[in-house]
Amino acid sequence: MTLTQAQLEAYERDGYLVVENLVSPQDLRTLRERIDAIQEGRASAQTSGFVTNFEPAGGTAVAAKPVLRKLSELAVHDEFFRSIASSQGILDCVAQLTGRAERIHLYSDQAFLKPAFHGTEKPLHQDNSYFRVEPMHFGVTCWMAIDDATVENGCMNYIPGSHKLGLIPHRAIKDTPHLTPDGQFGGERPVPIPAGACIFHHLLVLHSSKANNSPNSRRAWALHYVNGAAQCPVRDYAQMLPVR
Ligand SMILES: O=C(O)CCC(=O)C(=O)O
Repeated sequence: MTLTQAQLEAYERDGYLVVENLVSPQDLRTLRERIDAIQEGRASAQTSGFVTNFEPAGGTAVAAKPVLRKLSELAVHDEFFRSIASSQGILDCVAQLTGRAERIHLYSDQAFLKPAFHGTEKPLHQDNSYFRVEPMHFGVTCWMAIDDATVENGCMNYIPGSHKLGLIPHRAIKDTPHLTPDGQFGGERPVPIPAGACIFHHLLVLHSSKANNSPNSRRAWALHYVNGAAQCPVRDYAQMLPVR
């Protein structure tokens, strides 16, 4: 697929771009079934090789047992997830947004599950405070909505144009795995999207998501890509999945 000039300009201006219908209804059904099976205990994340993270105890509601927050490394370990991460529509967007069509690698991937009543916030950050990709526009995140992402269930929020601020120093938030910049940054805008749509975002755009206190789950799969000309000092290319 080819992004229009207007879409490329919107990404350049805002640091993010919504592209709808990038996942087929059948693939969306399978994505949900596969993740449902893990969340409901009918399949084992560990046996599949996926990495798990749990919501902190005493989150937004009291849970009877640990609540899964995140699953990572889905595409490395599973052919179905790999086929979605390598799908032509997504890679065409990645190629156009990072400026190179060949040697695209999946840097890492993580499904943020934000469960109904239990999903906690993801504080404001720039992805490159974790990834350290250089030059920074040689990487892009594709944030794929598996459920409808709404203001109520914790959709993504972006500060349009904040990718032009450069890399802002981040500090670790005590007792959490999160990094966030000091200071006040106004202008955060919620970006609700339907299931099957993706938001492509620049590794420097400031973004966050709020807690999910609603009865609806908000699952999304974040796919972080780099083109093969990027320097990646904190992750070796051998650890990444070549996808094109
Ligand atoms: O899905 C979320 O709530 C946060 C995702 C995120 O921060 C990212 O994909 O970079």
